[in-house]
Amino acid sequence: MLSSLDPDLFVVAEDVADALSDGLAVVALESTIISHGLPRPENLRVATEVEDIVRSRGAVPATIAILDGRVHIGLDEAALDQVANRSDVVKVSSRDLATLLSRRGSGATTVAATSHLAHRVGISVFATGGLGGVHRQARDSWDESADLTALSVTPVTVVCSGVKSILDVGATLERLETLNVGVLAVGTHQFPGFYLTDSGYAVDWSVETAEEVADIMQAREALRILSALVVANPLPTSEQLDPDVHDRVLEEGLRLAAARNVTGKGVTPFLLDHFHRASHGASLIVNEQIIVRNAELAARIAVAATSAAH
Ligand code: PSU
Ligand code: MN
Repeated sequence: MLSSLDPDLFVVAEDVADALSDGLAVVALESTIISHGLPRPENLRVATEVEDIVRSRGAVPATIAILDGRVHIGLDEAALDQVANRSDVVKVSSRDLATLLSRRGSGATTVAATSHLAHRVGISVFATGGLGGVHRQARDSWDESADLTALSVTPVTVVCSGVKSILDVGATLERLETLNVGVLAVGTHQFPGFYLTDSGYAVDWSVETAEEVADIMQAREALRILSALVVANPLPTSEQLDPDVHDRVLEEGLRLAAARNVTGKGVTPFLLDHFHRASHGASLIVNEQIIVRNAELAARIAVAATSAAH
């Protein structure tokens, strides 16, 4: 897989390349969360913390981003710093990847773009915070994240805390069903609500352990399932955002986004930023916990999946 990569377009970090060729556990991590999902300077600190937790569980972290016209799979300290702090780093979805590379630009990859690139280099487990999905005004705006359609054609396992609670969760779950994306909830049948432990929606399948997920991954491979598997990992209620604060801040954020005509790929970063400001940093602490916990579980799944394959 790695030998087929054009070195003009791909830079694979040495530890990631070694782990992949030895069949060891690797966890892909997205970078939009760093550049557009979290404020500076916490973004760089969280990105580093997430990589550390993956390593501590025996897997190699591969944060994915585009820097100066090349896809980087695995970022060193200097590269992470660039993603976190350079102002010319754009939010890149799958459809933007090729254009950005040929323009020699720099970008942080969304769930859609990161899953595509992870699969391209042979990484099967990926951790993020919350997936994109169907926006609450989608009936009028048609705003539905490309994360959904990307996951319908990309066989990776994505560990997340459900979809962001700024979205229409019910509609997003319907779309995931239509798009053949598998959904497992961890330790519960309730689909998590990102900042909130429970979105209020139930799902069909629940798992308790990383080994169960690895088993399901193996069966999917045998079946040649081509869509993604979403592993929805809820925060414990003791760590969730206060639901009253959540509902108030969300309502205010949606109103502001409409008043300021925020559209397209600006909507999600705008609402997340509003949350971090209006909750006086409370949502930031929760967001950090979400990402760290998902990375930790993703690492355990990657380790279980590689030992199962041996
Ligand atoms: N999860 C987070 N913070 C984020 C995102 C996810 O905790 O910023 C990003 C992901 O990169 C996801 C993107 O793919 O938000 C969705 O953006 P949109 O709704 O524009 O598709
Ligand atoms: Mn959108």
